Amino acid sequence: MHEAIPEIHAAQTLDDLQAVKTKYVGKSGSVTRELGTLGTLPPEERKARGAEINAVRQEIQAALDEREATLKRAALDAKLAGEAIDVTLPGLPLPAGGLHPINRVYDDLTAIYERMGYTVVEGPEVEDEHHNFEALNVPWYHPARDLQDTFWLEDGRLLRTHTSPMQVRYMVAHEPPLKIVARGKVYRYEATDATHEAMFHQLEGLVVGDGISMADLKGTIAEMARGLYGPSAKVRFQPSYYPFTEPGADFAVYWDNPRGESKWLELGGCGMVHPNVFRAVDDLREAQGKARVYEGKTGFAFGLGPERIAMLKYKIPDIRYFYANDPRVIGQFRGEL
Ligand code: FA5
Repeated sequence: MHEAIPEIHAAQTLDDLQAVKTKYVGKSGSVTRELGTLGTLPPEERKARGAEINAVRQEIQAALDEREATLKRAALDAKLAGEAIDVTLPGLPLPAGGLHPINRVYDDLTAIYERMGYTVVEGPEVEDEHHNFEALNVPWYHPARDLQDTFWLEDGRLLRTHTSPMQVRYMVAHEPPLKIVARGKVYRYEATDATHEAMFHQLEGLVVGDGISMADLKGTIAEMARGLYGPSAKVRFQPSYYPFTEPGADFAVYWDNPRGESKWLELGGCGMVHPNVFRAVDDLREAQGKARVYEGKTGFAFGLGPERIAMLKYKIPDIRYFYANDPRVIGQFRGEL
């Protein structure tokens, strides 16, 4: 066997094989060179030697052809195997989305209020000064404006600092009696920390009719607390001041759980609708050719931040995690609806 044969068998790639071919039977390969030396032999030896070398050449060429066919087949098999689709394999799971924790809390809250017969509404985040402040009894010189530092737009409008302008919008459009909750984003130009964001959410409630009292307000907040935290939930009211309520209060619910993390959770503000708000609503209605129907009515309103509820419920220590879109945080809520 010629020494080229084991080298041909050992070639693992077509490139290896080409190298062996060049080495022996290429233009300046060793076997080709030997053929070139035939002319130097005496004529009687040439024929026999020529036949010998040709036989070797043929042996090498046959081995090269065979090895090339084998390597080509192996390469094709590998390519096909790589591209094969096994339709019997189980499918790959698609990454599922999930509701943002704030939307879950919103859903819990609106379910509670819908059970009590409330209509759920939404309104614009870009507001005008009149709906956000003036009509809510907060004139430009009022110090309460400093409590809600405002993002102003160049056209004089603003990003609403609370959902209370929805009280005004809804009353201008609808006659009493009414029961609504308004939900959505609000914005304040303030430094952020673990419990304060520049963009957050509120849920606003408004009930207007005849003879609505503070007792109705307290009962409603208590019902919400029981809906959130079960039959033993407690609520606490403390006098507070909002220009659009009289009287006004802040409320807290007792967040009770078996792991012993119970505490009072300051949730929001509330109060009886200030008569000046009803007057401002009637003025807006009148300007639109509608009847003045709010003066003399009574009602209550409240506004709360769902972030506070979600932070406790889902053990999120910093409000800023909600909106940083860090997959390590929001990924925990994937696939759960
Ligand atoms: C108001 O915004 C009133 N409009 C609420 C109201 C409505 C009172 C109707 C009376 C009648 P306040 O600024 O306190 O009030 O905000 C209400 C709630 O929003 C707070 O209790 C808190 O839960 C939440 N909140 C306020 N500022 C922030 C903030 N920067 N980040 C996160 N949550 C906030």
